[in-house]
Amino acid sequence: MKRSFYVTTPIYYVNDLPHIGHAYSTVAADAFARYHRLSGDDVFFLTGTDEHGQKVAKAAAAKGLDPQTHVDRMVAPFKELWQRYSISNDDFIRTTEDRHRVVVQEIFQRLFDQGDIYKGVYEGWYCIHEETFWPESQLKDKNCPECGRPVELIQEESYYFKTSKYQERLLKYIDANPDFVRPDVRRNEVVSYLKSGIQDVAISRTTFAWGVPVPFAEGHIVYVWFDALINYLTGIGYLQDDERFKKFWPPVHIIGKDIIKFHAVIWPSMLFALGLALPKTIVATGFWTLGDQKISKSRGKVIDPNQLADELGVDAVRYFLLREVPLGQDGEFTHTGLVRRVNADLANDFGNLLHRTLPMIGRYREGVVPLAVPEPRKAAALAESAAEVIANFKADMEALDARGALTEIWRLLAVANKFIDSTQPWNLYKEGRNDELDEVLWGLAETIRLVALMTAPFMPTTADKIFEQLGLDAKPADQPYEDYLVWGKLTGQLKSRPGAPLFPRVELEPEE
Ligand code: ME8
Repeated sequence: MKRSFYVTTPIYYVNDLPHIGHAYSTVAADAFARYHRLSGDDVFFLTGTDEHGQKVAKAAAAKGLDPQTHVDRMVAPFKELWQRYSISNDDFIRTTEDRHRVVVQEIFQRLFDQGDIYKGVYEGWYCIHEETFWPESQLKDKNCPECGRPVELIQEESYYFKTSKYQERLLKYIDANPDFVRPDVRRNEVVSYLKSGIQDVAISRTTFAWGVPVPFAEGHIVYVWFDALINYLTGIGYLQDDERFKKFWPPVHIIGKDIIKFHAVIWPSMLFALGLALPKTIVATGFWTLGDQKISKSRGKVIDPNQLADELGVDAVRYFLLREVPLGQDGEFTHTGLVRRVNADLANDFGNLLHRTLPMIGRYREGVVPLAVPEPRKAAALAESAAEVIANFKADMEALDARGALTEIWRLLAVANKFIDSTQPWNLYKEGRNDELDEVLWGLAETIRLVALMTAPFMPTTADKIFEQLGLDAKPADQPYEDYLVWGKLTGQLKSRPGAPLFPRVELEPEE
């Protein structure tokens, strides 16, 4: 039976342009989506934009635009960036779309009808930047405890969702499903938050109008987070396409650690109330920081993913983001760190294997990759390493450990580069040891093919180019792992087509 894999990114606020932090969660989700497609699974990959709320309304007002015009303009740079970054999302959801509004309203009505939503008055603090209500006791130096910005005092009639009703059930669920929230540090944070006793959350606003109207209460709009979380349901056809919904629910959520409570406390409570299965897992990534500060446009510290792609190429940036730090940890983003890693891993390790092997096939075999060797002797150790790496690579990707998977691939690259040094194909050629030379060259080409297949989820364009250079006419994306990620499949006599270096070395600026 085919497995289903439904993966999501956060939907990003369109108050400003996308930055490298947004690219990070999107590239991570893309790599997992691509891996699962290659594994033969049915995949649905959703991303999109979060377009309501006070923060977006404020950004529109600052430009003198009505909110709808603003969001219609701001969605373009996100879509363009994802296209440029080879993001293979199956759908793109905008919370201002009709298909979403009707689902939000129906859910609001249903939870009200069944007694999970009730009317009250909210008196307390609100951080517009985080779009979060804060009780006075949680403020830090009278500011938002999350971002440190000033908060505003609000008092307004509000509908509440009975999050507290689901507290015990959620604690039990997390206890029974240790992988529900990853990594451990985030699960512990959620558990202690739940144990401290959670309050019901206000889920409607009356003091501004940019949101989904509450269906039965004039003047109320749905709180932006209640609205936004529902995108994960709308995007997969909830209440609109039963077949698709049944096939793909529940999802795997990739989010940043900043929004863990919304995803691991409020969202599961909403799903309990709706009688739906909870997400398979919620992976909270760490932050990229610049001089210890979170990268974010509103702090004036930004890294433009388009500029990085201009300089280094999309695949190099994708690789760096997923290789540099384990998914749950923070990482300091430096240009030097990025360039060093690209030079060491891509130009040296990866580039060397490719740009030593193909010219040797050119020189010694007129560019024709030798035929497969039925029982490799010289390449036996290489075959063994490859089999081991393939198994570990798959296990890591199944566990959503992108860095682990990449580290495995690089282990194989190291073995293959050493194999060239130890077998010295140039001497085999000189001494006329043709069978051995064929075996060595074939073994190297086979390793390159396997590496291309395994790197395809991370560096799709590069993987295509490697197949092209090896003389393979197929695309890696069309070669399912079950049939092709196996040592010995490179059988035909291929005419290789060496091309330009895939990863030119990047010079560091003198002051770096
Ligand atoms: O929170 N490092 O949207 P948002 C790593 N609309 N990742 C980062 C990052 C950084 N410095 N900065 C941002 C929202 N991110 C809501 C989400 S979901 C139903 C609604 C990534 O535009 C990270 O994944 O503020 C974070 O969770 C997300 O962008 C927040 O994007």
